[in-house]
Amino acid sequence: AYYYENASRTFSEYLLVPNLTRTDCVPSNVNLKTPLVKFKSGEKSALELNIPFVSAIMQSVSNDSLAISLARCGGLSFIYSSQSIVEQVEMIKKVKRFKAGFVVSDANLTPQHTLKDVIQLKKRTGHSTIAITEDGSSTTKLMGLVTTRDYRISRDSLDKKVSEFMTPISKLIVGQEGISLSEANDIIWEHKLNNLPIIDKNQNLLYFVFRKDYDDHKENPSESLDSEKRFVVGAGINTRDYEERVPELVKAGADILCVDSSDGFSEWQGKTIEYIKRNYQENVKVGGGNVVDREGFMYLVNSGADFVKVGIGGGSICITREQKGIGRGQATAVIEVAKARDDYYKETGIYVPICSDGGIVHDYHIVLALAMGADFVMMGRYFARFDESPTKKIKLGSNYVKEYWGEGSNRARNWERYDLGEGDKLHFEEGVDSYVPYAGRLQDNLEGTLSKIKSTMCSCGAISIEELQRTARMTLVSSTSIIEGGAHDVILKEKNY
Ligand code: MZP
Repeated sequence: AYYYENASRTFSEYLLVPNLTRTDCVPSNVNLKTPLVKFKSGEKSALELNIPFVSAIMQSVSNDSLAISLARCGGLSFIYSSQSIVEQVEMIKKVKRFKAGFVVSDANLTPQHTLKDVIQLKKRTGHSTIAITEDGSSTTKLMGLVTTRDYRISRDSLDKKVSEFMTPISKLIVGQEGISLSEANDIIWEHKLNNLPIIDKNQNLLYFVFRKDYDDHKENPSESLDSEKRFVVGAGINTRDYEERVPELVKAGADILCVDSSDGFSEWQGKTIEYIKRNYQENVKVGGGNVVDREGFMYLVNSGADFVKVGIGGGSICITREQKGIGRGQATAVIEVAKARDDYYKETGIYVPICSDGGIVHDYHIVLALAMGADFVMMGRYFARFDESPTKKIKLGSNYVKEYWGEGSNRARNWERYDLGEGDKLHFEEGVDSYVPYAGRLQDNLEGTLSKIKSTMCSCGAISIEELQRTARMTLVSSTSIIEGGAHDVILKEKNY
């Protein structure tokens, strides 16, 4: 057997050592744009993310509602593949129906809120009309209108500019207060009914959606948009039914695919990626993984992968290391694969982005992963905590939690992810079924995380991911200094002051 000389390490064993913070190193100058797919030296990646976040290919994480919210914030979701092709295609189509600024959230409304929430908000604020604008401010263009009983009164009170957006009325009776705003928009889109009001059983006008032509739309630089200014979305695939699944996903408009496997260093995965490149060349982008070393990275790159995902056994719900004794500390895996990626770039002039997948526990772990060479991170637990994830919110004791289960758990039964060519069922579990603390809206949480990332980068004297990768300095920490890193030797006061 071959023995690695050093122990493999994980994120919590490292700290960043500050570099000189220049006067231009201020959070508003930090640019988190990052490449998603391979590109040649001197060229630009055909797909880029505005923030280096993608959501995990998991039933309990990446459905259409999470994908819409994350794309709106500049990231990307990979819709999970452990569902039928028809169901997955439907989710992709739902995301692709959204054009930039189509459903907009203001006045604390998100696409997940229901018409009932709208009515309550109106009651609470006392406003008869709630305008929904592109970015939540009152100065940008009006995108939608939530109004009360009488359309004419509301209309009369609108200024001239706003009234230009309004077109003659016809009625769409929804009749259900429980319908969410995004579902309401779906219905409107489905029926090709633009600029129509939604009216309840009692003929009260509840919600009015405006869909502007995208040509008229002033681009919001933080949104993840591809062609036609629609939101970008990815899709997971497996190494079994790719000949049937891939064409349907491509037809539905998926912008990028990713082979979802717990162990990507396999000929099954090589064949899957080669099939896609043979049939679609550069028209379809596909990532591969997961790998944890140079050999695995090179195998997938030589098969044609557009990006490579790194990580085995570090996921919060993962018990692969306990069940199979397979894996590698996430930090060491990222560092080695990043080195292989840089060497490959020097030799060929082709840059293949890498994604650190799993094991992000603290926000600063994201900066560590980027500094170690990851171009973006994939997270499951992080996103599962939010309103937009597909799982139930439950009260456990005095706290709210959300359900979060692994793809290798009996609940998900995603045997294709663990398939070694002979199975058609999950023989043993590699994941658990769990709860995560409920954390509220994705956008609010993301803003907090991003401000921490930007602040850390400024301390490291870096205002871009590329600069961070080039200049970051890191140190291993002893277990005693890890204890020193938290509050210690003090009696903590209750936090509710
Ligand atoms: P985390 O963000 O929750 O720590 O990890 C999410 C990652 O764990 C996923 O992107 C995937 O690579 C991995 N995963 C998903 N299901 C399992 C499992 O059941 C798993 N073992 O390891």
